[in-house]
Amino acid sequence: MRVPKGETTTRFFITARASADQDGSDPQGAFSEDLLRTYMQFNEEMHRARVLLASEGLNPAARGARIARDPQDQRGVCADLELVGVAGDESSPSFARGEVAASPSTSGVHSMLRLFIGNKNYASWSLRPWILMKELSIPFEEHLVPFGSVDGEPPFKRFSPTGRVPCLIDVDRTVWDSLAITEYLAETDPRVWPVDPGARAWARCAAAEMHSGFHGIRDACTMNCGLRVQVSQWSGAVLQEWKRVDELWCEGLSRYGGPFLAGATFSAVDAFFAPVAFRVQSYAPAITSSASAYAARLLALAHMRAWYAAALEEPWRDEAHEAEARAAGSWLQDLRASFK
Ligand SMILES: N[C@@H](CCC(=O)N[C@@H](CS)C(=O)NCC(=O)O)C(=O)O
Repeated sequence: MRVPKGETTTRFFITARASADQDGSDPQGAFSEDLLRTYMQFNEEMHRARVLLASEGLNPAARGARIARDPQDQRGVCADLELVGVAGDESSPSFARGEVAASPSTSGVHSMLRLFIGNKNYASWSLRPWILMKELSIPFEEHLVPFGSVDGEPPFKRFSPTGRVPCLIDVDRTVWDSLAITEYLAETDPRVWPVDPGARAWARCAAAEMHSGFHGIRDACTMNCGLRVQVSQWSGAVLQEWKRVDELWCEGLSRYGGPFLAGATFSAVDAFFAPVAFRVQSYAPAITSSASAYAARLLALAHMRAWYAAALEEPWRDEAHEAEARAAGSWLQDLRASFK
C-alpha cells in the first residue's frame, strides 16, 4: 500500500509481553528467559516495521514508547511502542498524523510480495522477476521507481541495499538481485524451474549464463523497448554473443520440444531471456528463424505486451540509457509517447 506523502502516515503498534509467576518469583529463570525472548521478538518487529516504512519512503519516528505492567496479565510486563512513518521530519509541513493504524503482524496490509522495479522502457533486470511472477500468476504489488536521483542519492537505495532494482520485499525480508529473487520464489513454487532434473539443470545453466555474461549485447544493445535501431557497426565480439544466444535458444527448443526454452511451460529461463527478446525487436540482429520465432513468441505473451505498452507510455527519459542507444546506431523509429 502506498502512503500518499503529506497526507497520512503509517503507524505500527508493537507490543511485547512477558510473564512471571503469580507471586512474582521466577524459580527457573523462566521469567528472565521469557523477557529475553520477548525483547528479541520486539526488536524483530521493530526492524520489520522500519523496513516497511523505509520502503514507502517514510522515516520512522518513535513515540509513545512505554513499558508497563501488562493490563491483561498483571503478572507480566508489557512494552508498547508506536512507530510512526513520517514524510520528511516531524517539523516539516509535509508531516501529518495519519489514519492508517495497524499492527504489522495482524493487519495483512503488507503481507503481499512487493516487487520494486525501474522504468519499464529500460529496466531489463527488473523485467525478469516481473514477467516470471506474472506468467506464473504469483500475486505481487508492483512498485515502479523511475531512474534518476533523489537528493543526489540513487532512488533505489532507500529500499535496495545495492541501490539497484529489481528488489523483492517479503514482509521483513529483502531479496535483491534478479537471480536471488528467482531462487527465493523457487523455494515455495515448483513451477519456477522445470520439474525434470535434466531440464532444470539446463535451464539453470542457461539462466546463469545470461545472468553473468553477454556483456557485449548488454552494452551494445541496451534495452530501450520503444526504439528500432539500425546498428551502425556490429563488433565481432557482439556478433559472437548473438551467435551464442541463438545456439542456446535452438538447443533448448529442440531438446525439450518447445514452445518455451525448457519445454511446454514458461519457466525462469524464459524470464531471463525476456529482455533479450526486446533487444531482438529493437536491434534486429541476424539470428536463425527458429531463434527469432522464439523471441516473437515471448513478445506475443499478454504480459510482455502489457509491459511493452506501459514502457511506451512512460514520460521519463534517462539520459545515460538514451546515450547508450544513440551510440548503438541510427534510430529508425522511436515509438514512445512524446511529451512536451
Ligand atoms: N545483478 C543485478 C543487477 C541489477 C541492475 O544492475 N539493475 C539496474 C537497472 S536494470 C539498476 O538498478 N541500476 C541502477 C543504477 O544504475 O543506478 C540483478 O540481477 O538484479
